[in-house]
Amino acid sequence: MYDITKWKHIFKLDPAKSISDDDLEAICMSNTDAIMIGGTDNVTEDNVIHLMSRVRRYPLPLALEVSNVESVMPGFDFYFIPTVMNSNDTTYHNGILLEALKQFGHVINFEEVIFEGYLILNSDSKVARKTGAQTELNIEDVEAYAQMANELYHFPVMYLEYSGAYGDIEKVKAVSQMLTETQLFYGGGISNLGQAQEMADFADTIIVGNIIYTDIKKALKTVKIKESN
Ligand code: 1GP
Repeated sequence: MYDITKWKHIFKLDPAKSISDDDLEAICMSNTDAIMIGGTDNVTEDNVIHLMSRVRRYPLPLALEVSNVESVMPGFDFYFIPTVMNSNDTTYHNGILLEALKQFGHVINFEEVIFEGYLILNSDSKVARKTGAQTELNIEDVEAYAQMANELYHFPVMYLEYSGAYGDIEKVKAVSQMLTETQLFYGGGISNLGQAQEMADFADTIIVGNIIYTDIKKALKTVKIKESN
């Protein structure tokens, strides 16, 4: 079984976006630690199964980040379940999860399930709008959320989500200093190796998404953080 605590770098593929076979091969053979499939809009059973079967040709861990119940299916190594800590809408805390457990609770292998405490910090992102996240948080706020994740909820993972924008390194640093057990994921706006390295200095794991679709060469270079960490 794979050990997610050793993952330094993840490429996140959006099932609603298209990627050529060549680019997909380059991503999967890049020495990244894992592929995560996930997105905010238009994530369907069809596009998830299609992308899953294409990635499965390659020998690396594959995770689904669940955004709706309809697109969950067997065949992944891990299922990451986000709970949005700074949303005012309980749908995104445990509402979707409740529906999922009612339907699939009896067949879930919980060893494959990773509960992620999400903190969404980019007010302009689709995910912030969709989940009604309260993104105006200062250092004290993010530290308190980190303590909540680490000491109270005991989340295996806390995910600082800046989706589409490069984040505030001071907040990432502050959160990283509060987490002793919980693994810190950082995702958002990483578009070159320097940014990847800066975030990887504090986050345990960085997630690289959008740049895959806009500049594949720069995306591939971000994996080099693994050589220095
Ligand atoms: C999105 O955190 C990931 O969920 C990665 O963000 O697409 O901005 O790289 P980007």
